[in-house]
Amino acid sequence: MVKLSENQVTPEHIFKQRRQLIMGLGAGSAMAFMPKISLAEQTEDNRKALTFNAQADNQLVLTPEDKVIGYNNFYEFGTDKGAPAQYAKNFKTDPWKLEIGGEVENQVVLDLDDLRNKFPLEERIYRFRCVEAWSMVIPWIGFELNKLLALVKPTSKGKYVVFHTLHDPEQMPGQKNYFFGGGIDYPYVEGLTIDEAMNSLTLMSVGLYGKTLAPQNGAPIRLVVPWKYGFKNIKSIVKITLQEERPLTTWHKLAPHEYGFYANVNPEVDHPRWSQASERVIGAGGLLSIKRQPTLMFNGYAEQVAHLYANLDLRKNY
Ligand SMILES: Nc1nc2c(c(=O)[nH]1)N[C@H]1C(S)=C(S)[C@@H](COP(=O)(O)O)O[C@H]1N2
Ligand SMILES: [Mo]
Repeated sequence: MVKLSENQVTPEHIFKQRRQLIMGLGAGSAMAFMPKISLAEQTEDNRKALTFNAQADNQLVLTPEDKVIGYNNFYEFGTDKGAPAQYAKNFKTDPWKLEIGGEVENQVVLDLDDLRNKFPLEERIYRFRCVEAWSMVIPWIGFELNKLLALVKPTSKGKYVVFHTLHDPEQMPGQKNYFFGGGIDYPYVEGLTIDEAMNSLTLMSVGLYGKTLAPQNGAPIRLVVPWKYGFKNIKSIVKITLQEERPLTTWHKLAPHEYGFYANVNPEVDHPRWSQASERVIGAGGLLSIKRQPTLMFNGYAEQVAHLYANLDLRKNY
């Protein structure tokens, strides 16, 4: 095994070594079988170890965990990138209820145990691209949204899937103070077409880096749609509604000419105030290195999702 000096032993190194170890054990056995891994320790930040099916290594370089949990957008806890980690520290995420209703055959209310029991967890290493032109690579843990939809059975009128974040001004200072919360009309709402929601890339995430989500990342459950800009990835979800009409989503409502409903990552369609052709890679290199890379069409997931937009003018439907 490669020896690391003490100052090189970051959580990333440990995570990657463990991954390699586990993958190594799996070699020779059927590759279709992904080993279950369970990380025993519990960290001081109260994130709990999860049991999940690990994704085989891919070519993406993971963003350091401290950046993923320390550089956040979660306006309910302030608009600075460091504010959510600070102000969401004591955010209460257990007990939690997730309600799914509207145009479905089986309306359900699930708590965290129900979610754990019904949906086996898997790891997905995805590129993540914010509309503000920065990016990360994050090892999410969760389950496909289509599994949840299979449980509730959308009716033929269930054409859009709408997500709502918790509304709790006592816990969320950004919901109490208009300026602290960036002028958003809470609760935060996002939406997908039913076809986008059914796509196998679309994830309900409950963890990252082997552990439950930190509050600042949207604990206990949030959406991950890797081919769309970050703001579609709504956090701390309490309600999902299926409906016939397209919803008025938070950022689109705030500034419709800047943020569309689709918000697909597209290097050819600029934001009115900046280019979307490239992105700043968060956490890569040392303090002084600012690495940029070209942005990929649909954030690199065109093969899996371009067909969803075959009949749309992507300049108009941004
Ligand atoms: N409820 C809620 N969800 C949200 C946001 C928010 O302010 N409130 N910010 C969005 C934006 S703009 C981004 S880039 C991602 C950031 O996710 P991360 O902090 O886990 O990287 O969350 C999205 N989900
Ligand atoms: Mo974002």
